[in-house]
Amino acid sequence: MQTNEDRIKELEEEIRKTPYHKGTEHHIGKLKARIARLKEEQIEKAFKGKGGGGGGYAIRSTGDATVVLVGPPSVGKSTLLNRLTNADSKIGAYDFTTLNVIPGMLDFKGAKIQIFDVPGIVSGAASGKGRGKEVLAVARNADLIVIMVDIKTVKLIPQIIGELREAGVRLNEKKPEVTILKKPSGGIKVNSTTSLKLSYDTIRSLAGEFRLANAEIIIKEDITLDRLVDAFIGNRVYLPFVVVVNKIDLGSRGKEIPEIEGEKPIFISSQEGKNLETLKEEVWKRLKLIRVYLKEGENIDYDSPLVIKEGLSLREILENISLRNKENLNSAKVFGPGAKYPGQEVSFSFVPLDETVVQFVS
Ligand SMILES: Nc1nc2c(ncn2[C@@H]2O[C@H](COP(=O)(O)OP(=O)(O)OP(=O)(O)O)[C@@H](O)[C@H]2O)c(=O)[nH]1
Ligand SMILES: [Mg+2]
Repeated sequence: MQTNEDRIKELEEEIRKTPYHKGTEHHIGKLKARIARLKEEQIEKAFKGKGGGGGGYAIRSTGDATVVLVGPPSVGKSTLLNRLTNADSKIGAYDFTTLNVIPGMLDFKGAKIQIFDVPGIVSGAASGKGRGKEVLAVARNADLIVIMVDIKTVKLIPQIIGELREAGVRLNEKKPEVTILKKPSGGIKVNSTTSLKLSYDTIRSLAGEFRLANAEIIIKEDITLDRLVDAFIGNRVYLPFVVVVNKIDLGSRGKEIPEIEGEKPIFISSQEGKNLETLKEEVWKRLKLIRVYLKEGENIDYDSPLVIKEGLSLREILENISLRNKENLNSAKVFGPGAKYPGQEVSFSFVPLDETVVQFVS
């Protein structure tokens, strides 16, 4: 019997042989949709739902954010975890020393950043090699992926990115600006706020492949076929990442590697503790966390800041914290970064910056 994998190979071959132009676009669209759906069936078997994560590993995320170290075996993931956190993950001079998910907590700028050390992955991980599926399921639940290699395995970076992609992880990519509203009747309607290079026929036949007969599809970007397929599939995760090259104490090989998808790799030595501060700063930057200090009376709590996602308004922040007499608060005074002058009065739509001091007033 033909397996999903054989079928995928056939369809991929057909795409390769078909020249891409206006006349073939909707045919290629269909083929891509079929591939995506077949892959999805495989992924679903491996990753039962996104929530809870783990896919076999019972892990729980705590803290302000979660980071996962993904890379080939023996590059020093466990050594790095032990350096950055209180964890004691087993280190070995042989492959697959780590067999489970080992959590550690990094205290940084008043935030608690959970780091997961996981088994190394090899090519074919997404389709089940080693502990690949389980590792990638953990990665899907992270806020940031650290792709970790050492100076001898730099050439494996594209493979790791490929495995993550197969597992539905999109790195440094924006979520497609597509909304799909299912309707009881009326066929497929496409509304776009910008001109589209894809034709209506292509979009409609793609919708058909995803068993959508009646829907309004609102598209707010000049979308590509691949991104539209992702939008229809709906369960992709869009994550930031950073590439780390370890063991620079062994030489400078690999230092010439260029940017990867616009990101400069960070060169470290976990063993000798080199460049770990730079790495922490990068992790912080890419998690897009900020610290907000609350002021009550004359007292500013610099020791335990609120650690929140950048871009939230005071209203959204208030919704998520417990504060005495919250209902009675109606404006705020701000000091420091983001304030035009110390004590500026602002409404709850104010968006604080890193280290803004906020005093809620009733
Ligand atoms: N020279 C050097 N060796 C390192 C460094 N970091 C780790 N190692 C060594 O590399 C080997 C593998 O380290 P681990 O931390 O176990 O690597 P891992 O990536 O967790 O490996 P798996 O769990 O098998 O996937 C050990 O012998 C470490 O002592 C480093 O910065 N420099
Ligand atoms: Mg390990």
